[in-house]
Amino acid sequence: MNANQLFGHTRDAVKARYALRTPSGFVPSSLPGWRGCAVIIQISPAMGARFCQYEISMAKNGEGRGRTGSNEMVVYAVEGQCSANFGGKKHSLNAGCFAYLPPGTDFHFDKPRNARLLIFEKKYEPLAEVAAPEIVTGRADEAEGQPFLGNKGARLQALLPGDPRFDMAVNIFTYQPGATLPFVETHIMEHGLLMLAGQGIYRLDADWHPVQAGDVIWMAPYCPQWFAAMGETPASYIYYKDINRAP
Ligand code: UGY
Ligand code: MN
Repeated sequence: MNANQLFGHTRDAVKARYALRTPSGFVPSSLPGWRGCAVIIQISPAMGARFCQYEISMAKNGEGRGRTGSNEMVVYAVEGQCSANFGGKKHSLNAGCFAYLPPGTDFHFDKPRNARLLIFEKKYEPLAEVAAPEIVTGRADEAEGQPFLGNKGARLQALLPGDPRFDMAVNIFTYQPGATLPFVETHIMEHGLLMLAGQGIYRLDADWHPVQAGDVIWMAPYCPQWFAAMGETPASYIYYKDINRAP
């Protein structure tokens, strides 16, 4: 037992406008449809969010079967690999691969090899006269990185198309050591975030928190936010954002 545990310290903070959750506080639960899997519901409406972010660690014979229904999902393989069946096709999901599953999609994930999946899920909001989105699959390392607001040290990769069919974005932000979000953002869009690599300081509302790979952050709409990358290696995070719909 380390000193933090011995004296009841934690970096976890769950507040009305944001939450920081660290792996040391994660407690697995079970989720219907996912057999032989440890599920961490990292962010959910129980916290005040309007979407869910969860992580699934699949044991050797684990599998996940279901239908998105009126929801949509982005599944991102953080580690390992598994097979997947959706849209009437077989897919192989290796670390760094992702899939967007629109409403009404049957899915089956199985044959895992140390697979750890990150899932963002929310109710899809249709838009009159705009077609529903289709399945999108890809690899994060094939998504072109753009300097964020001209800042070469902060590179943004969008995994999904940004057209009005899509009401959510999932992006990967990579910061060179010392790079920052160029200003303190305050916006209507909500975020769910997983730190993939490195470390830094996240300003959330009026507080500053040290964060590192494995940490999870929820930012409510209008939560002031800012990040500075620290350490000797780049910091990166994958995050969800609601887009393209009227408030
Ligand atoms: O897309 C965004 O709003 C992004 N710049 N926010 C963030 O990284 N906290
Ligand atoms: Mn933001």
